[in-house]
Amino acid sequence: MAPGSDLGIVRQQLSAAQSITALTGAGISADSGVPTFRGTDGLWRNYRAEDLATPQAFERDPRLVWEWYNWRRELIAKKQPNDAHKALVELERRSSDFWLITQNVDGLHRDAGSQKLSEIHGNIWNARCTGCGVVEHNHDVPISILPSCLRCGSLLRPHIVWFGESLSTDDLDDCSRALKHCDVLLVIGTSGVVYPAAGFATLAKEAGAFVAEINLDPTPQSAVVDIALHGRAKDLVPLLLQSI
Ligand code: BV8
Ligand code: ZN
Repeated sequence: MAPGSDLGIVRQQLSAAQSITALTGAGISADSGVPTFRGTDGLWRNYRAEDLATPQAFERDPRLVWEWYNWRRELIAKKQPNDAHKALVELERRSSDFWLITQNVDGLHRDAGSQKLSEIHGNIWNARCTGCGVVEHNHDVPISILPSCLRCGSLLRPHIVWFGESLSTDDLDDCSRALKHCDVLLVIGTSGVVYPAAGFATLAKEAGAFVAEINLDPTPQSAVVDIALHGRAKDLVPLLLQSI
């Protein structure tokens, strides 16, 4: 790719960077066959994520919410990380200072080998007790509908950040640090509509980072980024590695 091309410019920025941060959304897992939230494949029984991923929905009908998560667990259990997930593992290995922030709860970054990461919306393979708060890793597929805590018998819920719930302060601190001191931020496969993640590109930009977006389409954050590369993450992210 010619150095003056957009891809060439992003590569140059990455090769000169001391510190690199990546922010990913459902689009990076789309190439593994995991449905995105707001794409045409984003519905389940005509419910939207915003209808089901809330404490109110769980309060009202925990069975329905667990059926939705069961459906996603069964689907995700059959999926593998793709070349974009693997390229970010390689980027972590080659960079002296790398951090990955993912909005995805599918666990595919961990499966690929990413270690320096914040799963800011949680992980679909963890469940939290609504009684004693203990968090357990649960890979049962399917999980028993209305699972109960091994310790106190109360109802378990997915250990996931729902709409209207705060992200953990630890994750927010890790993200703030990674966004404020990175030289390059890669924003990969996110529609940029869910906060606080939707504000992360602006945060990094205001702190002086070079921000590149990788997405099939323009998004609300495209106005903020320095360069927008349009294409599939599984094709574009590995191409960026050739500079490091
Ligand atoms: C918070 C877990 C504050 C669930 C998720 C009114 C009421 C209540 C809250 C709000 C409100 N208005 C605003 C808010 C805040 C709210 C919010 O932002 N709402 C939006 C909808 C307006 N945010 C929150 O509630 C957050 N918490 O603000 O707390 C607070 C403070 C004090 C006290 C109380 C509260 C919590 C947000 C977390 C919600 N949980 N997930 C689950 O997954 O089961 S969010 C959900 O959306 C997923 O995590 C997902 O990752 C995330 C973002 O979606 P994307 O990842 O971007 O996916 P999407 O499908 O949208 O886009 C895919 C993109 O990929 C597209 O651009 C597409 O073009 C691209 N793509 C597709 N294929 C490819 C590709 N790109 C490259 N290659 C490809 N092959
Ligand atoms: Zn318990």
